[in-house]
Amino acid sequence: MAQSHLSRRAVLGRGALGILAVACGSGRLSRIWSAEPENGDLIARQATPYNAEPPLAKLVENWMTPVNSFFVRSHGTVPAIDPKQFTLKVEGLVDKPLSISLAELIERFPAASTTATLTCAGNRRSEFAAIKKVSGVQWEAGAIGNAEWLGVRLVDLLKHVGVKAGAKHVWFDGSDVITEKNETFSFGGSIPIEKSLVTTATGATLLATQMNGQALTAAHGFPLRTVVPGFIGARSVKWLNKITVSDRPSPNHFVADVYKLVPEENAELIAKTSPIYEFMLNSAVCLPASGANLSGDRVTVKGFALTNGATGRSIKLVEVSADGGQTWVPAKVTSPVRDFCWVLWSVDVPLTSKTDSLIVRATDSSGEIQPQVSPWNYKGYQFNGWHKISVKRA
Ligand SMILES: Nc1nc2c(c(=O)[nH]1)N[C@H]1C(S)=C(S)[C@@H](COP(=O)(O)O)O[C@H]1N2
Ligand SMILES: [Mo]
Repeated sequence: MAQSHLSRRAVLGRGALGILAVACGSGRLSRIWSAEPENGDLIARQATPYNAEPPLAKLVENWMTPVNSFFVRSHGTVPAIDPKQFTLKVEGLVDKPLSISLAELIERFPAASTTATLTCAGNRRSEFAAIKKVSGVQWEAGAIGNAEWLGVRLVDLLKHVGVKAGAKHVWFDGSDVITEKNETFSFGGSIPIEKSLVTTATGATLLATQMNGQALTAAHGFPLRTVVPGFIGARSVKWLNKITVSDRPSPNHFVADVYKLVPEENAELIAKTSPIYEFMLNSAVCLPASGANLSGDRVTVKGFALTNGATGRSIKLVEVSADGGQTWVPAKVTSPVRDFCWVLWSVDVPLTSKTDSLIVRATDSSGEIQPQVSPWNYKGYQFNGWHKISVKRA
């Protein structure tokens, strides 16, 4: 079993616990990595499966988030895939179904890159506790990152296989094994077919092999994943092994049941609610850190903001308040501005003797402004109320 994609340090660092013997759905025993990235930058929110986010200060160091500081969100095992044995299948409403090796995929289709922000629909979930706590990984605001992805465009592959009339959705299946309530299944996602056909100057839905100039790490989906710019992270399926073109959304649990905005666990309601695709307008303060002791009469505040991911939307205004929301100071965008990408911002804010919090809110080019209080949903997705951190006056 090839594990050349894992560095020696990652292998040795995990010791004997690094490799878990797990019975796969097929009954075969395979070696599965409970992959921790090769760095100490992330804060684990769950050990198994491994889910982790960076301290927020890391996010504002670079517009492009280094792999070391990039959150990891996995629902199950991290499969160890031999890239030489790997094949991607393309099936469903296509003229020529295909099974293609990684090498052929890379050779046959032009290389394309896309800079896109990935964010988990559960980012900021822990903040729902102020309204009513929800279960799930208790993310702070770090389940987000921006990267340059390299691979081939999904649209090029679909053109090659020929899409039949009636095709409306594209399904993605991953190779990971997820066990919940004694049931074993794999992770899948799907997107409306128009999304796979959109190619703007700066973004297209990709089948990515690289992230920030290096092969995907095991934790981020080696050897192949989808990257769907502007859509919640769950649609960017890691360890991709099959694409199915269909007239309907994928029946996979993570499309049909999970990632929907519903007020309660009600099967009928869930069945009729459409899956979440796009992000939500959002922003967060990343510096200073929550609880910081601030001296002097001004502080530099930094953070990120992102639109709902629709093509052509941009962030028009980011404002910070040091007096509980009575007055707001506009921030300056300090990063490039591109479709499907966050912006980083910075602002020097005057403090009062009573300042005990810093609050941020963003407005987009359509005039939409972040709500003061995020709408509640029982799965805890898309928290996007004004981000508020507590600070102390030194
Ligand atoms: N196969 C597979 N793909 C997956 C997931 C998963 O658990 N399995 N998690 C999804 C979710 S919910 C998110 S937010 C992103 C996270 O990508 P990252 O771990 O590279 O940051 O991957 C998505 N793709
Ligand atoms: Mo996610």
